[in-house]
Amino acid sequence: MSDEEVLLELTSNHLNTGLRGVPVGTCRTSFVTPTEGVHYCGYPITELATFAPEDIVYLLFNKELPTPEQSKEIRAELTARATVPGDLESILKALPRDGHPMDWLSVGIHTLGMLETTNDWRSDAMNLIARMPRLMGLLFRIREGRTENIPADDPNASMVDRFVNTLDLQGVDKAKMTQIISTYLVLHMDHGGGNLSTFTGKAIASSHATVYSSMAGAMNALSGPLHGRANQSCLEFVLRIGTSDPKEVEAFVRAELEAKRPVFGFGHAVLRTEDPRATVQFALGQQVCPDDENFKIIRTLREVAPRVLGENPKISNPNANVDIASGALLHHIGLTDPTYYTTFFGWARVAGIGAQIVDERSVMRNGKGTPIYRPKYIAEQQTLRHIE
Ligand code: HAX
Repeated sequence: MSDEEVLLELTSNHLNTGLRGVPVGTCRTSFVTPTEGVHYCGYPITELATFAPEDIVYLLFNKELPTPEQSKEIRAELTARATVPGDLESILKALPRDGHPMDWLSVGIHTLGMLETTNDWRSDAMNLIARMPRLMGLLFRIREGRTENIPADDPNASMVDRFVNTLDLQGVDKAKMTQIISTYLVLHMDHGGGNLSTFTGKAIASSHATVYSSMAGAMNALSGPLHGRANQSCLEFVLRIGTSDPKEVEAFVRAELEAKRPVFGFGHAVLRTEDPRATVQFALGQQVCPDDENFKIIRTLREVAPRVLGENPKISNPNANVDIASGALLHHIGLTDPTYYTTFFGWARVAGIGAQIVDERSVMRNGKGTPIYRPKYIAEQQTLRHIE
């Protein structure tokens, strides 16, 4: 191996650190830089934020933006795959209502797999993407007990409109809901290869488990409070603040730090500026709901928190992250229960994780695919003594 090929000298300091920073593979769909955040197939996310989710699905699977013709083709493909081939509703109706929505999402994905699996990586990934809007709509309705008069799915509608139509919330601005959820999906579809849910999904798929089993496992990883569930915690945090007065917000932030609690929505493991996905959502909020109470709170937080966090030199990035604004926007359009928010993250990620699974299973190593994951664990000294 040449010097250039040595990516990292492994030492015992790398052990028991959750593979932090250890290179394990290459990613064809996205990468994250400290200043511009996530890029999908080379495009910085800010250039993609206004695209339709269907076009970004095309990008992640084909590594190029679609032409107008290809854009029509991906929509037609998703339409053709949209219909759920069996009785998903009965399964969801049997689930405990007080189970977490992420557990419902995982069971829902498993159920879709039991209703139909083709065992072709791409077909299964695309079928799942096409069926997610209906699953998401049913998940909300059935948990809320709104099981009567569920509108029929319209496979010709856009992915987001299919969710909005199935959900069929009364007294909400459906056009605004579509706009906010579309942007949310595009911003959350992918985030490099090593985040826990993506890594988990690819690891499970490396055993040749199905796309559905792999994705259900990925969703279980995403459900943790240190990963996707941070967006739920973020809005809960904003609701606790309850005021947009800068002085009171600053006092609240300082009290949280004093109590050794995180200031949610700020900080990042990789980024060293405000996450561009947060910047996009702030601009969207300014356009669609500048006077919303929660939006006003996060606008004040954005001014106050980086200054206060910046006083601690240990904090590498005191700026806003992606989770600061998404909850306030979802709340504004009538999705007021934060326990559901990670399901939107999961819905979006099905596209990126699906594309990465297809790449690892059918493209890497000249089409042979990545072998089954098998990192090495070293026996602890104590265990060795016992064997002796
Ligand atoms: N509030 C309080 N303390 C913070 C902080 C914040 N917003 N950001 C960093 N810190 C602390 C860390 O806990 C760490 O403390 P210790 O040395 O005592 O462990 C120290 O500052 C240095 O941290 P860091 O190197 O700057 O950042 P990390 O990579 O360790 O952590 C986190 C990144 C996102 C986990 C962190 O910034 C945090 O807890 N933020 C608040 C929670 C949050 O918003 N999570 C969503 C993240 C967005 C995301 O990636 N979603 O998927």
